[in-house]
Amino acid sequence: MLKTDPAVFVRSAGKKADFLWDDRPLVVFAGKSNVGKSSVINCLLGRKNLARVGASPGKTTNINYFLVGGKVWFADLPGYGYARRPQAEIERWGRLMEDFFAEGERFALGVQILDGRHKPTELDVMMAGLFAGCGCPIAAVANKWDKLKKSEMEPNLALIRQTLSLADDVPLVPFSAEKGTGREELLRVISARV
Ligand SMILES: Nc1nc2c(ncn2[C@@H]2O[C@H](COP(=O)(O)OP(=O)(O)O)[C@@H](O)[C@H]2O)c(=O)[nH]1
Ligand SMILES: [Mg+2]
Repeated sequence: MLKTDPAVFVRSAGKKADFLWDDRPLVVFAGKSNVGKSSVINCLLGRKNLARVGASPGKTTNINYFLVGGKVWFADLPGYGYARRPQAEIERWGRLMEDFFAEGERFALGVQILDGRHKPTELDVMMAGLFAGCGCPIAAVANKWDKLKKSEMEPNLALIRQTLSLADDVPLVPFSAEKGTGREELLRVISARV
């Protein structure tokens, strides 16, 4: 199982020249603004606020790199889909993602974080397509699972799998960053790929 200690923030990359590539595997986390991406990363790493929770959306169009256990990189991609983001910022996001996913064959795993309560958005579908297009293994996370009624759980998992066209062998992990639900399962999925 992946050793999550120590976990350190190393770099915030706003352009291609700042990307970090070395021999260590890179796990890439994507998701819309406010889906709980930073919270999921903190939960996995057993840290309160290493990846900053609630950092104002629109001000963080950077890729944040964390070195985990000295052995694995986690990259926290800038969120998308925030309604009041200026056009220039959206364009910057697009260019950054284009440069980053051009290197997608180097990703050890893409982790697509979804809001477990809702049907994935068009941008979620686009993002999952970017991962699929670079041929890297993918895992999906249905976060905020603590907010679902029991009767919603199975149908929502099916809807997420169907909307994102996830193959049967792509793990879809119900997760609550708040309660720690799914932490072990997601760590196992990551550990199998790094
Ligand atoms: N109830 C609940 N709230 C969550 C969960 N994950 C994140 N949140 C909340 O959602 C908000 C956005 O979280 P953040 O990690 O900053 O999202 P990011 O923009 O995707 O990085 C914060 O108020 C979190 O406390 C979860 O699993 N359950
Ligand atoms: Mg965040």
